[in-house]
Amino acid sequence: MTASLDPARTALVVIDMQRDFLDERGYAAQAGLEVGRLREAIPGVQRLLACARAAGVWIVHTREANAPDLSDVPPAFLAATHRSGAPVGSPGPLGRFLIRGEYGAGIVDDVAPADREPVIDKPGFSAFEGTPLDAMLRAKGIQTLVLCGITTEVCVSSTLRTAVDRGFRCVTVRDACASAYPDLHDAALRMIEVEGGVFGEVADTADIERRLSRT
Ligand code: C5J
Repeated sequence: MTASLDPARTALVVIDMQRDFLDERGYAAQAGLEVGRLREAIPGVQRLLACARAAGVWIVHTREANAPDLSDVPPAFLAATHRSGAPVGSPGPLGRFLIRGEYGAGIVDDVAPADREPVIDKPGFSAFEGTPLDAMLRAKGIQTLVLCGITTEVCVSSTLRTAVDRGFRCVTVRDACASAYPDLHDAALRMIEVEGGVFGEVADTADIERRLSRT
């Protein structure tokens, strides 16, 4: 049986559930990603939000959102988005792709942050890079992160790896993450548990519900 989660020492980190990834008019669709596959994370994230809120777990949401002058976009990502046909900062029906303050950079209504749940704009892939996330977690005495959101192989994986390096225990939730590429979703999750679980644990939403309700 897996260990219970201490709500006072656990944070739910909801990564990049934004219109730019989850709406057919956003960045991901323009870049050729299958948005329907990314949307598969929504029901799991909704369940995690519900059980975390009920258990009093601290919740933080992230957005991949860059400065309007593009000064903080990682150059390799900027170049990649030009190759994929959806350059960061270029105009789309939801506003400029992946730019802070634009409608497309906002979180979809299905998993909207509640009042008092912080929302962190991150310029890169890891939610720790160029953000106050680490300081916020330490100020709250958080030791365990439950990670969900999109995409499994990019921002969830980058955030997870940084978190592990920084000493956090991590649980990544299989059915509350998604990728446009099912093989990469599976591979990213398999990598977590190599060598006895170097990047922590993989769990299902139902496991998290059970473990939080036991506390
Ligand atoms: C990407 C993300 N794939 N949130 N962002 O560019 O994974």
